[in-house]
Amino acid sequence: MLGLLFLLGFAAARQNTAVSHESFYPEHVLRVTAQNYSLACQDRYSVVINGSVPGPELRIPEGKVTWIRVYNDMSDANLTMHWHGLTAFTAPFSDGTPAASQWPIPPNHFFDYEIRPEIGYAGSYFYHSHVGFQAVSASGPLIVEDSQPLPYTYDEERLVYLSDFFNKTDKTIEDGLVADPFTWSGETNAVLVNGNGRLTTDDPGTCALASINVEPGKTYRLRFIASTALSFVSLAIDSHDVAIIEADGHYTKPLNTSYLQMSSGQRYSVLLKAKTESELEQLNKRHFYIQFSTLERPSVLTGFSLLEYPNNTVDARVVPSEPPLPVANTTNGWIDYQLQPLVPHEDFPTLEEVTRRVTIQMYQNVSQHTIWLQNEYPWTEHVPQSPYLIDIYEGKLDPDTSYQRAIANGDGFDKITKTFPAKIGEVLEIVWQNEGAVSNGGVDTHPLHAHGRHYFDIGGGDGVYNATENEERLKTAHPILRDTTVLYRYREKTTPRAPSGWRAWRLRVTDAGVWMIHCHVLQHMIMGMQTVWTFGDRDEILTQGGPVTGSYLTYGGSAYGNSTHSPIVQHYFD
Ligand SMILES: *[C@@H]1O[C@H](CO)[C@@H](O)[C@H](O)[C@H]1NC(C)=O
Ligand SMILES: *[C@@H]1O[C@H](CO)[C@@H](O)[C@H](O)[C@H]1NC(C)=O
Ligand SMILES: *[C@@H]1O[C@H](CO)[C@@H](O)[C@H](O)[C@H]1NC(C)=O
Ligand SMILES: *[C@@H]1O[C@H](CO)[C@@H](O)[C@H](O)[C@H]1NC(C)=O
Ligand SMILES: *[C@@H]1O[C@H](CO)[C@@H](O)[C@H](O)[C@H]1NC(C)=O
Ligand SMILES: *[C@@H]1O[C@H](CO)[C@@H](O)[C@H](O)[C@H]1NC(C)=O
Ligand SMILES: *[C@@H]1O[C@H](CO)[C@@H](O)[C@H](O)[C@H]1NC(C)=O
Ligand SMILES: *[C@@H]1O[C@H](CO)[C@@H](O)[C@H](O)[C@H]1NC(C)=O
Ligand SMILES: *[C@@H]1O[C@H](CO)[C@@H](O)[C@H](O)[C@H]1NC(C)=O
Ligand SMILES: *[C@@H]1O[C@H](CO)[C@@H](O)[C@H](O)[C@H]1NC(C)=O
Ligand SMILES: [Cu+2]
Repeated sequence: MLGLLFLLGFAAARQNTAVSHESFYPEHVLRVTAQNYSLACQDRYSVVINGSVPGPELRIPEGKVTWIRVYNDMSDANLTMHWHGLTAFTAPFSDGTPAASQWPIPPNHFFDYEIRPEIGYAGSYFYHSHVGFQAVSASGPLIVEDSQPLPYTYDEERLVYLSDFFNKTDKTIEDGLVADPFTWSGETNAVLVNGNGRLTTDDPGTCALASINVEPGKTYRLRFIASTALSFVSLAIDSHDVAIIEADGHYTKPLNTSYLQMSSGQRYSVLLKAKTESELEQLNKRHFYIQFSTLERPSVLTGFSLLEYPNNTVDARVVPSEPPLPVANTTNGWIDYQLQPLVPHEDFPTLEEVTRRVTIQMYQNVSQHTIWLQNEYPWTEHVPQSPYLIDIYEGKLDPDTSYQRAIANGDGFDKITKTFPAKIGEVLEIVWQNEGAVSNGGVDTHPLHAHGRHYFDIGGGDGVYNATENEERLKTAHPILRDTTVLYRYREKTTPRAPSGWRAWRLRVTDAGVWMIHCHVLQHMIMGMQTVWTFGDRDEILTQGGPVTGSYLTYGGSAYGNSTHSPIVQHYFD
């Protein structure tokens, strides 16, 4: 099995021919501007996609190539676009990570991204900028459509897209987070659903809540996408239970639940059976609040949107004076070891197959600057001088030398390149170990998101990871593939460096490339909570990527189009 996957990795190598995009029509076009934009009835200078927050919904086919042209119409800021959850299925420079896999798109330039989601990855995703704090507003839904018959039947689908509103600008927030003294962004001012929401101070309301319209008796697939900057939310729909059928782009066995708990970066599809006309008459209601509360923050923000049936007369500007549902608390380990893949995964790596365990200690370091460390180092997009993938192409970075250093270092981290290198064929167990801050003991909750192929989530717990104990729990579990799972904190404070929760993953190293793994809280990213992994040696990365012309290797090179020049683009998949 290992050998087979190994070969598959190489079978992905492509001709990679250079094409002039002079008369090329990409399937989708996105235009990104920075402008004053009104959210929650507040004007804020924001980076927006096609003039809206969220950006337009993109639907792309599973198993086929899609080209997406992204224009940076800003005059003073770089941009990238990341296809959250689809990394391993993008062409080599198409993952949209500025210091890892590509030079950012300079002001007034555009870039053609090439994506081909593999069969088995149909589901709910989103796209967002990976530069600074831009993704607070520069993001939008990305749906990978099934090429196979749907495993579940439903009448229609609805989107529930969550994002945060902060009244400070991106620049103020970014500057504050790296300043001495450190200045926090402040808490989210509003959690938005499909771009709609309001401040808690907006009462009586001037700003309408989001409305999800349903018809009696029908079955809906609700796609919940958490594109929040910070907020970890608990959500429930008054009088409606749902069944989870998809997590992060993979169908699951149905799991009934009365609430969802979602961190930044996660997606779930659920089936919702709408009330029948007679049930509505019995309940004497034609609208139901969708209630959400933020978790693990110093203050709880509770917000609403509406599930509306035809002929509802309640004004969407009115919020209930008292929350109709109990205000939720965190469920540590929510649905861990419970949610199962719809079709069993034959290739789940057993403990015996694991060739290396990498434990990453994560804690906050409070000194002049407040930063997040992974094995004593922070990483931000400003760490490398040039993107790692470019350096590998140019022969300036040798992943094999980094690998030797990382192994010699004992913890899997190469302090010179600030990367976690791995070899093709390794079976990794990655353990994220939460610890109390230096020097105040504070602990936080982190949604950990991996680029690259989705990993098997093998659970989480309090204290320190114990493989023997977890193996017992896995005996009755059926681990699922995910790209974002939560490292819980279990408590607000402990002693500095004391373990306070872990999350563990298993993955086979098959796809050569440069992949990021990071906390998806945008503030934490800016404070250093990111890691970069190189998979494979230089030959393997170049073989998988194919021959590349110089067009990608310089900032603003000819792979980047502008008003006078069409880009020269490598066609990787076709
Ligand atoms: C975004 O806007 C551009 C130009 O305004 C338009 O051509 C394109 O179709 C829009 N994209 C989507 C996905 O709606
Ligand atoms: C945005 O609004 C602010 C405050 O109202 C104003 O000072 C600024 O000029 C506006 N910027 C743009 C680009 O319209
Ligand atoms: C854009 O990225 C380039 C290359 O990393 C960098 O030199 C430049 O300072 C960036 N520009 C801005 C406005 O951040
Ligand atoms: C931003 O929100 C904070 C509450 O988080 C409030 O104190 C402040 O006045 C707001 N600022 C503006 C300009 O609205
Ligand atoms: C899930 O909910 C559905 C609809 O209410 C019900 O028919 C089914 O029995 C439930 N499944 C489980 C395992 O509880
Ligand atoms: C909604 O109201 C319209 C007009 O009053 C009426 O014709 C229709 O039957 C109502 N629909 C339902 C589902 O009650
Ligand atoms: C959440 O915790 C608080 C404080 O412990 C408690 O009062 C409240 O009832 C809890 N809420 C729920 C829904 O369990
Ligand atoms: C962590 O904080 C301590 C002081 O609390 C400081 O001496 C040390 O340099 C900091 N470490 C890093 C990597 O910033
Ligand atoms: C791990 O758990 C097993 C079984 O409970 C126990 O025997 C062992 O001592 C634990 N290992 C560590 C390092 O705590
Ligand atoms: C447009 O792109 C071409 C080719 O990469 C480059 O020579 C030219 O300087 C660019 N123009 C601007 C205004 O950046
Ligand atoms: Cu975090």
